[in-house]
Amino acid sequence: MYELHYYPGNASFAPHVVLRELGLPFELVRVDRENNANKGAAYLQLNPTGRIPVLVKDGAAMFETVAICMHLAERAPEAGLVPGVEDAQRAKFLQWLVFMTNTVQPDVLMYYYNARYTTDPDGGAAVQQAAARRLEEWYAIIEDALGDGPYFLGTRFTLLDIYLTMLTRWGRNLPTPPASLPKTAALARKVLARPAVGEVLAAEGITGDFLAG
Ligand SMILES: N[C@@H](CCC(=O)N[C@@H](CS)C(=O)NCC(=O)O)C(=O)O
Repeated sequence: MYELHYYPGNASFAPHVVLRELGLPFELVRVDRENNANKGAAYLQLNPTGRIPVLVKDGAAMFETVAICMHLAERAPEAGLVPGVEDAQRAKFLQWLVFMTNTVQPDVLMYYYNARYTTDPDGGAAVQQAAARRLEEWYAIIEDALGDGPYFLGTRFTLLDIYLTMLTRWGRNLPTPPASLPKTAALARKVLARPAVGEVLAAEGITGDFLAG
């Protein structure tokens, strides 16, 4: 039995979707972020970075969202969430997954946690504006890379689609939100229509409203 330490709409969304898509047995543990539980001693034992999510199995804890997702997905290769080493789409998959977690996600963090990225007490707004500019560039690059769909790699649903949907939601407050980009929006709509993803939204108490308008 897996235990996923989550907070609604946080990076835990991706492994939560993976767990439900794969039908793996798990329980959700809501992190009390309102009271900074993720900075408390018990949580730091699981994840010294104090960030969400953490996956626990048989007393062993694992952090870093993409690592958790890959680890889970490779338990059930037949589901195809991660193209195998011999798969012709593996290189493309890895490139875009790492781009999303390594380039886009840090700028999302900079956008939301802007005050952490400057020693200037008045500098947060400028950090946020610069992050927003970069993010719009990154989302446009992803939009250009999407083909006819419905998914990132065509007709097959993979971890890329889960991750991009999460990033699309996170970009909802940008001047040009990624949901305003047609292919990105169509992909997210398709992902949100999946039964497992509907269960995730319901369990976390979040909605697909970021696609409205
Ligand atoms: N690189 C980490 C980043 C995770 C992360 O930043 N999670 C956010 C929520 S989406 C968090 O824990 N924020 C609380 C904090 O940084 O204090 C991952 O991908 O798991």
